[in-house]
Amino acid sequence: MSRGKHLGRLLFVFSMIALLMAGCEEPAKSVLDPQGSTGEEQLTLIKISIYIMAFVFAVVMVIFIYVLIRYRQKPGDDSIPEQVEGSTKLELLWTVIPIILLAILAVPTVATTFSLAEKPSEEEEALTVKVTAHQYWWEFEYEDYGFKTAQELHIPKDKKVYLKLTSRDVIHSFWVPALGGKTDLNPGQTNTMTIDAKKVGTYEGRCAELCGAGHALMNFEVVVDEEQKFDQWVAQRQEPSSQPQTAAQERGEEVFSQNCMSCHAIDGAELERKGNKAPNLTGFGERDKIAGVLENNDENLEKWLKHPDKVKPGSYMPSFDFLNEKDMKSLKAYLQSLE
Ligand code: HEC
Ligand SMILES: [Cu+2]
Repeated sequence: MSRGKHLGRLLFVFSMIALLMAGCEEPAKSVLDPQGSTGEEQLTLIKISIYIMAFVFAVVMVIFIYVLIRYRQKPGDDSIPEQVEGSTKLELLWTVIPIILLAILAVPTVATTFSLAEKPSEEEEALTVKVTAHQYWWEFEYEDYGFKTAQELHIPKDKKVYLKLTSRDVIHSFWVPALGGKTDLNPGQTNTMTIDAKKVGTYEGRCAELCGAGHALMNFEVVVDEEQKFDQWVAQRQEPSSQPQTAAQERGEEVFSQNCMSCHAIDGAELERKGNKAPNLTGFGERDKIAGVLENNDENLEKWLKHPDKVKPGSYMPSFDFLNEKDMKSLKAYLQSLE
């Protein structure tokens, strides 16, 4: 094959790699722009490994190109170069260098991994949240305050949040690109991780472990508020209002208790009895999203209730396409009135 063809192929491979890397831009953007100290520490680790890899790549490329040019076949020269085999010096060199590089990588990685899993000290007054992953939704239990919620993790700004991560079914993985991750949630086991956020805002979270058909849509939000606003949210969650105000909402409550109560709880007292089969719907009217993926509005709510599996493949919520128009309307009015 001619040298031109080789070069063409090489260029093709490089452009494909560039293309692939460009495709990673979306999630990478926020990993590379961390909004909390956990994210920052993890970015430092990413940088260490990128620098080491870049260094290795550069050294290998220089040697590679040097050898290509220096030992290429010259016109009219059919001789075979001297064949070398088993150079102790070289063998040692390319065994020891990677060991050193791996050690440089391993020490901070292991140290950071363990320190991020540690429980914050008493003085830091961390907020503890138990996170339980389910196919395909997230449950957040505020142990200090005695309530549970789903799909939205609310945390105060500048405060350590100690997460106790577990799963009800299969292995999931907790990942909020801007704040930190990825930590596995394993059934029958609790992993821990501490995160914090330095800026008010809403950050997207994902499940980062293929857990079934709905995996790609197992999204959640981390809502970071000023401490005072967070406290208000906590007070509202502790004293939720679920009393129907209108006739439609009243009918909606009836429809709900006939069709939905076997899985969903609406206020604290019923929680444990339900065995957490489905998201707690207390304060549902205030959520940004339905099931973590749809904008929370009337139209989408109906779409979800009629065919959850069309929104999220494999969802364990049954279809309620058999409710008549009036009941559906009342049910929506009731759900949206929950604060
Ligand atoms: C067999 C149990 C079951 C029944 C019955 C059930 N659901 Fe669900 N529901 C679920 C599960 C499981 C999810 C989580 C689905 C997911 O995100 O994968 C869910 C999710 C939801 C959500 C989205 C929750 C969120 O946090 O965004 C709403 C709203 C909802 N259900 C309303 C209802 C209503 C209203 C009824 C009655 C008409 C009902 N469900 C009946 C199991 C059930
Ligand atoms: Cu998952």
